[in-house]
Amino acid sequence: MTRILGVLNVTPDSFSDGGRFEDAGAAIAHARRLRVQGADVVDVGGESTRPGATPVAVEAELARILPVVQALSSGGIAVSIDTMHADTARAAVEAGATIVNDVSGGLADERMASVVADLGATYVLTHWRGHDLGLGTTYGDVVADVRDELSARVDAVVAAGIDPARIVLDPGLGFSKDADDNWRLVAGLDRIVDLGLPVLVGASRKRFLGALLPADAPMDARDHGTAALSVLAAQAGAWGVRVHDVVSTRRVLDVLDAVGAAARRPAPVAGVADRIELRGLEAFAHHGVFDHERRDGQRFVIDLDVDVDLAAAARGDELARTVHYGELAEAVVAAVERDPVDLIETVAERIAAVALGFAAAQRVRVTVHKPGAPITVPFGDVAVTIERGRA
Ligand code: PMM
Repeated sequence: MTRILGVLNVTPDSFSDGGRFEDAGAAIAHARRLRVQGADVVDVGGESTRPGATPVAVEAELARILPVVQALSSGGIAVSIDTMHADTARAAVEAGATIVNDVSGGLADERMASVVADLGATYVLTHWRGHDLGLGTTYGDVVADVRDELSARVDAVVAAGIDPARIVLDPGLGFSKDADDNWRLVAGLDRIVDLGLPVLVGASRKRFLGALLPADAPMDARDHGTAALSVLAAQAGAWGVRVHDVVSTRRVLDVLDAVGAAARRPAPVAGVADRIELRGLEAFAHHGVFDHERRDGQRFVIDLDVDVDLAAAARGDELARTVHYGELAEAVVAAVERDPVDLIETVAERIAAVALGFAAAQRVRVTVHKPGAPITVPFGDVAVTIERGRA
C-alpha cells in the first residue's frame, strides 16, 4: 500500500504553504491534523526548496524544525526531515525523525551520506542537478537520464555506508525539470520503479499541475491533479507520495485499495459452477415394469451434483445460504422410496425436483443407477442421467 507523506513546511517562503506554519504550535497542530487525515509520515521542512528561495543557515533551520520534530516523534507520529544539510539531518534524527528526505540526493552537502549511514535512518535520495530551474539543463530521454543519475547517486551513497535497504528514490519532479520533463517522468515512473528500490513521488501542487488550470486558480486548486497523480504513482508501484492535501490523496488511494482488494478476492470462474456432490446414495424401492420388480424391490444408487453459490455461504460461514447435504440426502432417499413407477427416468425427474426445492440449489445433475436391473446378459451397471435448472 502506498504511503502518504504529509507536507509540513515550517518556513516563511515555501511556494505553496510558506508562512502558514512558521509558529511551532501551529505546525504541530497541522501535523496532527495530517496524521488524523491519513498521513503515514509527516515530512517536516525548515528550508524552502523552491527555485530562488533564500538559503537558510543550519541554526535557523534547526530552530524552526526541532521543536516540531520532538513534539511529533514523542507523540508517536512518524517524522521525516526534509533537509539538504547533514547537521540538520543528524539533529532531527536524534530528536526522533526516522527518515531523511534530501532533495539534493546528497549533492548539496558532501557529509550527508556518511551522516545518514551513521544514523541508520531511511534516506530519500532525490534526483537533482542543482538549485535552479533556470540553469538551462536539458535531458535526452528524461526518464533514462534520471534513472542513470539516480543509480550513480545510489552507488555513491552506498559507498559512503548507507544500507541499500534504507534507500528510497525520488525522481525529483520540478527540480531542474520543465513541465514536459515532469509529465514524461510521471508517464515513465514504472521504469524508475524497475530499479528495484522504493520510489517516492512529490508532485503535490507543483507548477506543471498549475499549468492545466486557469491562471488565477488558487494553489489548492492543484490538489485534484495531485490526487490523480497519487493514483498514477500508486499504480506504477510507488512506495509513497508526498502531498500537501492529505485528505484528497487518502480518499483516492482508498478507492484504489478497494479495487485492488476486489481484484485479489477469489471470484467464481465463468463456466465452472460451485457444486455439492453426493455420490453412491442408496435407496431400496420397487420401480420397474416387471411384476417381480414391483413385488420384491431392489437397490437403487443415486449420484447428485447440485450447483450452489458456495462463496455466499463461505463468506458468512452460514449453513442457511447453502444446501444442507444431510437433509438433501434424506429427502432424495425418501422421494426414491415413495410410490413405485416404471422408469428410472421418472425417478430421476422426481429427484431433480426435490433437489431444486432447496432454495440455494441453482442447477442439478442426477444419475440413477439400477445395478440389479433385469438385463439377461452380464453387465456392470445401467443408469440414466438428467440435468435440470430453474425455469
Ligand atoms: N518537493 C519539494 C520539497 N521536498 N521532497 C521530495 N522527496 N520530493 C519532492 O518532490 C519534494 C520534496 C518542494 O515542494 P514544497 O516546497 O511544496 O514542499
